[in-house]
Amino acid sequence: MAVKTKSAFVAIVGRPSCGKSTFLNAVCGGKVAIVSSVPQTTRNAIRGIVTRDNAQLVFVDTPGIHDSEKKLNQKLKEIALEQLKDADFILYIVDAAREPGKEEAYIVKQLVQYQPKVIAVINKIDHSRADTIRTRNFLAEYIPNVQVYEISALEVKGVNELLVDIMQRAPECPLYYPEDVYTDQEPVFRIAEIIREKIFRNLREEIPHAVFVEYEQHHFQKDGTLVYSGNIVVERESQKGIVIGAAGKMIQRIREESEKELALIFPYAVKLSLQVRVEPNWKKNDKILAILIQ
Ligand SMILES: Nc1nc2c(ncn2[C@@H]2O[C@H](COP(=O)(O)OP(=O)(O)OP(=O)(O)O)[C@@H](O)[C@H]2O)c(=O)[nH]1
Ligand SMILES: [Mg+2]
Repeated sequence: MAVKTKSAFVAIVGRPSCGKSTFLNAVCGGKVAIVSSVPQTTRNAIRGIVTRDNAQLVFVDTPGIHDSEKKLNQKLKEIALEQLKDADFILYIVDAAREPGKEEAYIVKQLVQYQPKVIAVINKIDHSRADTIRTRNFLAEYIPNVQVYEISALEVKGVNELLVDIMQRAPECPLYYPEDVYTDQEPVFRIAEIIREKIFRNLREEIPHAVFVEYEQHHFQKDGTLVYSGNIVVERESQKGIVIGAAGKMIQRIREESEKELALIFPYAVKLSLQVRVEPNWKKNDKILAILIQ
């Protein structure tokens, strides 16, 4: 007799920097999505897959929802909201360390229509400024009767209970992915993301959102090393100098930190060849945004 399996799609949504990607990495037990303290780090719907005991959850991390007229923000918001309709569950992550305010109210209003499948997850309960009562009061006012969990994605506390609970509630259905797959991201996408994370982390003040990583080509050397060539694209000439740094030190650091982390992710070494290119106003360029944000 065929084994009965359960599977579900779980969208992870919330305001920028509430900890969605940290949560995804915590449930997957490894790095699937990049993380930084800069809001709107995530620019794509990123899948992380957890399979155990004949149950599979396909988590979909999304860009933080920020209501703004800017083209880039609009695109990011679209990507996030698109995931809601088809998801079996929606994990609405709320940052306990921040006053909910208008931005949070805007997001929760998008979710009310999906209420039966929304689960509220209060994150950052480890934070010195966490105020879970304030967050619970906010939820009670805007989305009454929603089920609420409290977790620390950073310290991986409360995460397993939530995972087990969703798995139990998942509908009976075949597995979407083979059991050993934990993400569906292409290697060249993951490489570009890791490079972008290192840029965000090293230059969080100087290059806020002006950067993307453009894939050029890759090949495998005889010894199995993957050689990746790409461009770090910025908006202005002055930013190019910042990314390169004095005597090329900054771009060298970005490359070395990325290569070190990529060595942990892939079963082969990755060598990066990075150039910096200026593309004025790329954030308003529909063609570039269409390639970048999907
Ligand atoms: N103290 C604490 N910090 C956390 C926790 N979860 C995430 N963070 C921090 O919050 C910041 C943002 O985390 P991300 O996981 O990138 O947040 P995100 O919601 O994916 O952000 P965007 O992709 O920009 O929307 C990082 O500095 C994380 O280390 C937590 O449980 N506790
Ligand atoms: Mg993120």
